Amino acid sequence: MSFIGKRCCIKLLIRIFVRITATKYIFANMKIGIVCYPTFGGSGVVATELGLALARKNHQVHFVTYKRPARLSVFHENIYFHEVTDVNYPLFDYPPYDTTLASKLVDVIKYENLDLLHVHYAIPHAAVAYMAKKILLEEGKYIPVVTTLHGTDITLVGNDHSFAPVVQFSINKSDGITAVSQFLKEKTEEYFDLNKDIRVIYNFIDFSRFQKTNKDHFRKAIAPNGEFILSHISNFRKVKRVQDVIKIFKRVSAEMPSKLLMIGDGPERTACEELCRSMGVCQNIRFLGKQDAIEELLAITDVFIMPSGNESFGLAALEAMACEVPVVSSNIGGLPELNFDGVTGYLSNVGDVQSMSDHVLNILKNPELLKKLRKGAKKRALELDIELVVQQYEDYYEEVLEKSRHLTVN
Ligand code: GMT
Repeated sequence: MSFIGKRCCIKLLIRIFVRITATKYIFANMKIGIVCYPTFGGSGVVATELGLALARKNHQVHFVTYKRPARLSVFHENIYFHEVTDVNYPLFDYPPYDTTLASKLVDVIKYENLDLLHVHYAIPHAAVAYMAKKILLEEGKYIPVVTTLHGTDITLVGNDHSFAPVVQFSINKSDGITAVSQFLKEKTEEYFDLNKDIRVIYNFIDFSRFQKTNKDHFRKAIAPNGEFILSHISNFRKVKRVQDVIKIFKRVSAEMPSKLLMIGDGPERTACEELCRSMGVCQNIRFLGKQDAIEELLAITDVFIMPSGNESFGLAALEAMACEVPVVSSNIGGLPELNFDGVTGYLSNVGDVQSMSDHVLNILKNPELLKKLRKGAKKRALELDIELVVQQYEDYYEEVLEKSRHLTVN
């Protein structure tokens, strides 16, 4: 080969090397373990959607839970699911889930060679993660742990100190801590003596699923005479104050022809149905139970009602807003960080059924206002687009990995 030929060959090899290195850097993917409650609850939804989004971005994601997460219904080449199986032994009145989860985590982290573990909901996941981390350290592997606080894992502890020492210890031992609102960050700092900063990363929304679509045939089926449609979605726990929704609806429907969709199920549903019967408004209310395609129900909704007694963020309200539905909510917790008064909906004090009814009526009576709030709701939701927020998690993982490169557990 001539001298010029050799030089060209070397140049080409250098170019290929640079390209490969750059590609590796740009697509540097992580192997991430995710622990969550696999139910329909907000924390499980956030964890699952985050895992799916990370997998789409070429990271390898390993879910470790006692059941396949509700929203993990599709196959993806980068998603793995490791089930923590139940141990039934007559001695155990309470199955030792913490121990089986920790053992499973050690196994998965070691054999899949994970880079980072992200646990959602502090109780018991942050403590279990710490135990797994200590076991692995004995074997020479350091696994950084990120704990995301979702709400009741902290606010519950504020009321019930039986969890406090373990929660405080295990959050402090996490390599990174995130909270789903500024409110939750401040509450956590108020309740606990923390030695680390908490990063606020809001809940997010996937616009490929949640957006306003034309579902006129649904609307006609639910509201055949052109009535307005109000909706509420929750797990019908006490904290959601579902009876307030019925009380609000009674006032609203007395003035404006309307229908109410009660979506979800939980401990307060029976009491709620009894209230609707005793108030004589059942003929205009549909209790739909748990639903998968909630975006289709939100597509025909005019106003979403969330009167919660506590809400660290309010993911269901964000889902409504993405579908251009204004939200009338309480002003508790992180809700004012999501729902802007007079812009995306309205805020009232917890339990102020009169004020919430007035807000709904005001919206229904003013088509221009409804239009303006619909736009405002969508605009706010766009700020929490999954693409933007998942990037915040990725950046945070990078920071945590970078910092923990030189750390050991003490
Ligand atoms: O709202 C629930 O009852 C479910 C709960 C959960 O932990 O699964 O949701 C919490 O986490 C969501 C996701 O971060 C938040 O959007 C909810 O506001 C929060 N719920 C409460 O704070 C009551």
